[in-house]
Amino acid sequence: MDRAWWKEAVVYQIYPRSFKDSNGDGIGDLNGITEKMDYLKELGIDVIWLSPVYESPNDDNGYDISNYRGIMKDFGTMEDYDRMLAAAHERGIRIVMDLVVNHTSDEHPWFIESRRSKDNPYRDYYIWREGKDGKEPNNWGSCFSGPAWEYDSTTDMYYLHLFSKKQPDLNWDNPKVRDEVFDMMDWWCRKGIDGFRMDVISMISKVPGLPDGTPGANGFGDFGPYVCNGPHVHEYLQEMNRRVLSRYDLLTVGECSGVTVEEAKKYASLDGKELNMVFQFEHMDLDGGESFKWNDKKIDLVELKKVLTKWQVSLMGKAWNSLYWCNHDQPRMISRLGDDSDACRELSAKMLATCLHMMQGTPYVYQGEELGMTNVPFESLEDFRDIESINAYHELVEQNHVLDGETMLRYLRYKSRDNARTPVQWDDTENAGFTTGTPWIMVNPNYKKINAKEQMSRADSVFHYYQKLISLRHEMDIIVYGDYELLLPEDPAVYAYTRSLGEEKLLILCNFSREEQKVDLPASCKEENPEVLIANYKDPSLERETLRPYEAVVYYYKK
Ligand code: TEU
Ligand code: CA
Repeated sequence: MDRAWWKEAVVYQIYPRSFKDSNGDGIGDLNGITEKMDYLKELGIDVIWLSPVYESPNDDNGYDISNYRGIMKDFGTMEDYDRMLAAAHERGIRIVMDLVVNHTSDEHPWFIESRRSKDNPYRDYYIWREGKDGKEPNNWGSCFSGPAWEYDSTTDMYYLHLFSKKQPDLNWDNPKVRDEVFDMMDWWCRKGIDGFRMDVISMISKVPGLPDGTPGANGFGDFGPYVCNGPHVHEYLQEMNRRVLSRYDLLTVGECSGVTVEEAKKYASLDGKELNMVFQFEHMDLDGGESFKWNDKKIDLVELKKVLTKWQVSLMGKAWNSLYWCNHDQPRMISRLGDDSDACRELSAKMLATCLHMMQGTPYVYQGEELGMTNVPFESLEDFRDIESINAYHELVEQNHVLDGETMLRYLRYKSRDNARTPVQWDDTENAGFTTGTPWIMVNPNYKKINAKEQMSRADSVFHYYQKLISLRHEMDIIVYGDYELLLPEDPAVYAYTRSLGEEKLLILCNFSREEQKVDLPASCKEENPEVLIANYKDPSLERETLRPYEAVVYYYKK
């Protein structure tokens, strides 16, 4: 059992634009985060992952960076940043920065130079290609609709952008790019930050020749096989590790689109050559469909168990997992995997939290998750702010006519990233106490019943349940380090598993359905005399034979 603080920690993700506005301009900011530091301390988290706060023209809400060493005006100043960092450190909370270096903004000085001429010293910082028969260099589609290439008339060539055309991809094969990125990372480390969450880091090394991909429903080729886990990605991350990461005490997590367990064992190997852990996407992709993520299909529990168990078991003793249901790119978990009706909202929120937080890996809580926040009843396209959602609507409904407007709106209400991006609901006053001005995106109208003030005042709230899950992890090694084993793999409604460490054992039972369920456990799980560690009903049964709707119970045994 190799101890490490980042294995024992719980991370809280802040999406600054929607967290807390301190000056009434309708946009969350750094001073707003500082104001709420005691709230986070009370919840008990160890680390904050801060979505990007750098200078940015905000084509993709800060994931398009124009200056890596400056703070976005909307969010405040570098002095505000330093105050926020100090306020966190005073409370023993560490700060992990979002590192977005697969691409920059097209307004970054490197790109402004790069597009000027073919012999500009910054030309090779990006990926430029000649057109092919008057068209794009290959058939790749971008993640945000349309082709992954933009024509630039100044030099009559195209540049690659896997995301929006305002997010040109950096050329990591150029050693000068790596030098610049590593210098910048070092600059933040010297400032005293505690780690990096690395945006789409699995995509920085592209297969030479950039071959065409298999066309999907939108007619564009899939770049995945030529971009994810590319030929030099591990070499570049090992270089980053040697030159920067290994010189500081950091938490590092790679957002690894397209990662397999075999690849994860390299990215997040316990030998410490690359990163501490990865974000994998397999469980989040289970409800994808023909038009990519756009549908309202429900995730099948048997499939979910299979995927999560594969990740739990394959990485055990070899690499480290991260655990998440939610982030700023995913809809709210209660509306997706649970039940957001008044009767079941809190039960299902606590059940999902139990299921995830008892697994092996570092758990991530996304802002508002600890309050039981839900998806948002967006009425029309005008209510959306997210570039991915808006572009997808135009492409699928207006351009390609593969979906009608009403259907697409239904899909957006179910899957759009904006579901996670509405303001944190602090109290029941106007705009949920997020701002005194006009919020940049609508507030979920359910804020009068779902808000932090109410949650903190009630002992059996979702907030207090998360607080307990977090403190249990801090107290018990078995939750961090115990081995995982799945029970009842074919049960369509119950997720049951055990954790074991030495003489100790945990049995975790979660009912993912609205109906009562019979649980047919193997004898080995029923003999001992268990103690209940945590449960989402007041009176959990010691019999372990039935589970009520969305019931979750964690039993503890010692031999
Ligand atoms: O997301 C990368 C990613 O894998 C996307 O495909 C993501 O799943 C997308 O939101 C599809 O729904 C990262 C960031 O987390 C995201 O917010 C950024 O928009 C993106 O990179 C570009 O920087
Ligand atoms: Ca503000």
